[in-house]
Amino acid sequence: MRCTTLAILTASALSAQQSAVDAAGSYAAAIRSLGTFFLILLGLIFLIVIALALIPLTRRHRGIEQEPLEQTHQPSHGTETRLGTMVGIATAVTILILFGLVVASVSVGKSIAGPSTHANSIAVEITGNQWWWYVRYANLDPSRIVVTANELHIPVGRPVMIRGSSNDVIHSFWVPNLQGKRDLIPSRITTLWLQADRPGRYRGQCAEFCGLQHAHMALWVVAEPAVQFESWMTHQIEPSVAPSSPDEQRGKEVFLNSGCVLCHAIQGTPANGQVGPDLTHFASRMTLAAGTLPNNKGNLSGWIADPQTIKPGTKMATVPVKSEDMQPLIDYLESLR
Ligand code: HEC
Ligand SMILES: [Cu+2]
Repeated sequence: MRCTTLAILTASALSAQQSAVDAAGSYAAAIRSLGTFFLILLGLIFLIVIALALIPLTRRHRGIEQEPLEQTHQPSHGTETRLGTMVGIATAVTILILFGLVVASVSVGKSIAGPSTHANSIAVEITGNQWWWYVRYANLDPSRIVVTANELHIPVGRPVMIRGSSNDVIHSFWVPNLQGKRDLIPSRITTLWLQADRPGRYRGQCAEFCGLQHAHMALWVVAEPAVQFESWMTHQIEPSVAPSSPDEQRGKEVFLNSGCVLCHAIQGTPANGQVGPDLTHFASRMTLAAGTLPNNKGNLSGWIADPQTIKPGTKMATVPVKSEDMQPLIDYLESLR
């Protein structure tokens, strides 16, 4: 019975999309091994200490009445030295174990600090915002820079350097399947290496309380084989697609003639706002508002009509859109593959 429960728990942990136990790369695997080592060793010590503490309970009770207090509280000289030696040994063992744990921890810390060579690696800038993630793929060639949000695509088997910062308060970038946490601090750059060794979708989450919508500040990491990654990249470099129907054309005009352009950019159009997520390839993303909702037409119209109800406190303002303009606007945004 216990075995089945354990098996079920293990299986669900192993198939999880946001789980430090389900390591999808060597960095996360190293952290998991360290955690397992700590858990087993400290668990054993806990059991030993509890067992030792229980031993006196098994001793036969001698009865206080028969023995004067002075006598019970004055152990003989022999017992005292024996106790002293035992405490000494226990202290030495404790120090040795602590030292061993420090060594294990530091060596894992070193092994997850990054690859020995930066060849073959890619660099991505991630900037925390209340409450979404700005993502920018650096490139020496400015025409190959990609800007997106809340979704990070990485090639399987290649090290990825994350250069993190923040626009407002301290956030923490954490994708448990791939690596430990790293704080994103305003006006500072912190680095972190990710590597996925198998394709998959891994959920990340802000891990430092950053205000009202901290819990709705998620991001997805999509690890894909080289060919797929390259074609994603090639597509993201492109400007937005042109409207393919009169309806979408109308939606584009609605967007460009409303307050949306103050905060959002769509490459290939005059919209160049920098306050909110870049929408150039918005429809290619899985989620809306940093993992808050699946990205589809229904959720999108709800979001535009009333962002403050879906994500109270969000920095997106409610921009009045005429009811007859809503459908074209949604159609246009959902055409931005
Ligand atoms: C005051 C600035 C501001 C205005 C004006 C604004 N937005 Fe936003 N928008 C944001 C911010 C900030 C976010 C990120 C919100 C979050 O996830 O907490 C956002 C998120 C979005 C998203 C989700 C993007 C994603 O990838 O998750 C869409 C779509 C969007 N806005 C469309 C619009 C449209 C359409 C308009 C005009 C009707 C508009 N926005 C007006 C600031 C603004
Ligand atoms: Cu946060």
